[in-house]
Amino acid sequence: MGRSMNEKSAVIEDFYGLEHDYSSEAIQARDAVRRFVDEKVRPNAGRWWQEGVFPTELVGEMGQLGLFGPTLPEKYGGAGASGIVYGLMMQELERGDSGLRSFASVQSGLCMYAIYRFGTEEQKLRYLPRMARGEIIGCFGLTEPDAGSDPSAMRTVAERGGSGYRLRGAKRWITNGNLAHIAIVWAKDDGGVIRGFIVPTDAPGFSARRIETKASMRMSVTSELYLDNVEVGEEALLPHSQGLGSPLSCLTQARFGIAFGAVGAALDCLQEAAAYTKTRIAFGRPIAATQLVQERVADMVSRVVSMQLKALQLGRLYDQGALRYPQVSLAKRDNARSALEVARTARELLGGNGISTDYGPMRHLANLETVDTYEGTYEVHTLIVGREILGENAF
Ligand code: TGC
Ligand code: FAD
Repeated sequence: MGRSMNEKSAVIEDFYGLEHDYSSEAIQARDAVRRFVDEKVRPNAGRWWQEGVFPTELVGEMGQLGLFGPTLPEKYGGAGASGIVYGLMMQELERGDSGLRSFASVQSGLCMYAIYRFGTEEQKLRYLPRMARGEIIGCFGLTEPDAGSDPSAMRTVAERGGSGYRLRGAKRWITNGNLAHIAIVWAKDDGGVIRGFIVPTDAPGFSARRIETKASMRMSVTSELYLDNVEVGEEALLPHSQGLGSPLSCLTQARFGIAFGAVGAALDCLQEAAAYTKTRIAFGRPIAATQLVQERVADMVSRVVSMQLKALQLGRLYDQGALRYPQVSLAKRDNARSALEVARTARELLGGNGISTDYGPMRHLANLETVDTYEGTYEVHTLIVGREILGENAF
């Protein structure tokens, strides 16, 4: 039986017919972000990436689309959306570029969630609605030059002094660092307990230096932060934050979004490669008509379906309130790595054109090297899952 082009594209996109498992609200939100990405991002993505430009002019529209804090209650600027809605929005953003999804992950999953979960009512009302609209941009400073996988080794301190705290230390690899109005800074108090602080980036002693040498995630702004005796009042402390578990619970939110986002990057690569093989002629026929190409396309589809199923089940667990962080670790680990494999195969299928940013796969491939590393490396998530199954801490 013949199929229209649209139906064929739907088969690539959704080989296992998962569309029926999403609510109409989820499909609407997904399609709105998809249109935004198609119209505003896709035509410029290669150039922005090459030039190292983050499109700040799109932040307001991203806010209007509900991309910042979608799961938070309406009184804080959110939409009370489900985890699956949030996930599919991240999927569509990352279809455009991982750097764009990173911006949203940091704003929502890391910064807004930190204030929502560990802040006072006054802090929530002061910051969250404006962050949801994209008027206040946040960054999240956990990693340090000498403490990445093991954030408990951080050296940044928050000493009690005067009517508040004095913060001293450095953070490295901080997404949005040079764009942010506020930084959520994690530091050890006088008792050595990790606490979170909302630090205005114009506070005396605070500075950010953009890292210019990235060969990955080039559309995203990544910075080093310096805290040179930055004085903040008591109102900067997130009073309910207490210990390493606090920043780690924010990471769970963002890692959840990454598990979906990676599906988007992989889908973009798969679709572009599949279309290319049908028009690229070698040895007198489209390369799509060769067995070795079909094998590689089937492998890509297989990976994408596994990623989609993992993400969907993660979303269901989130919505049932039953999600445990090792489950998020497994999905972040596997989906980031699988997306890398799909992007690499797509790159190969495009031949020489595959290395150009006129096409998506090389840009996605380079970005996904970061996605595989940040928010916990592949190895860190392997060890989280190992510990969960075997009951032994092997870090
Ligand atoms: P451990 O003993 O395992 O944990 C300490 C306490 O925290 C709890 N916990 C979590 N809670 C919620 N979510 C999680 N994911 C959690 N992981 C642990 C845990 O239950 C415990 O609670 P309690 O009550 O018993 O005290 O601590 P550990 O020192 O052994 O460390 C564990 C380890 C290695 C897994 C953790 O340090 C880790 O996840 N390391 C990776 C660090 C990381 O992912 N950094 C990311 C920085 S942010 C970033 O990359 C942003 S990129 C954003 C973008 O651009 O998209
Ligand atoms: P390391 O911890 O030094 O790890 C080096 C290698 O050793 C890795 O392969 C790791 O898996 C391996 N390793 C470490 N310990 C073990 C072990 N016990 N067993 C086996 N292998 C091990 N951080 C933030 O706080 N906020 C941000 O916004 C942010 N954005 C980022 C954006 C970008 C573009 C990048 C690249 C990073 C960002 N990060 C951010 C930091 C990121 O989370 C860290 O890079 C990551 O957690 C790894 O830490 P590390 O780079 O110090 O590597």
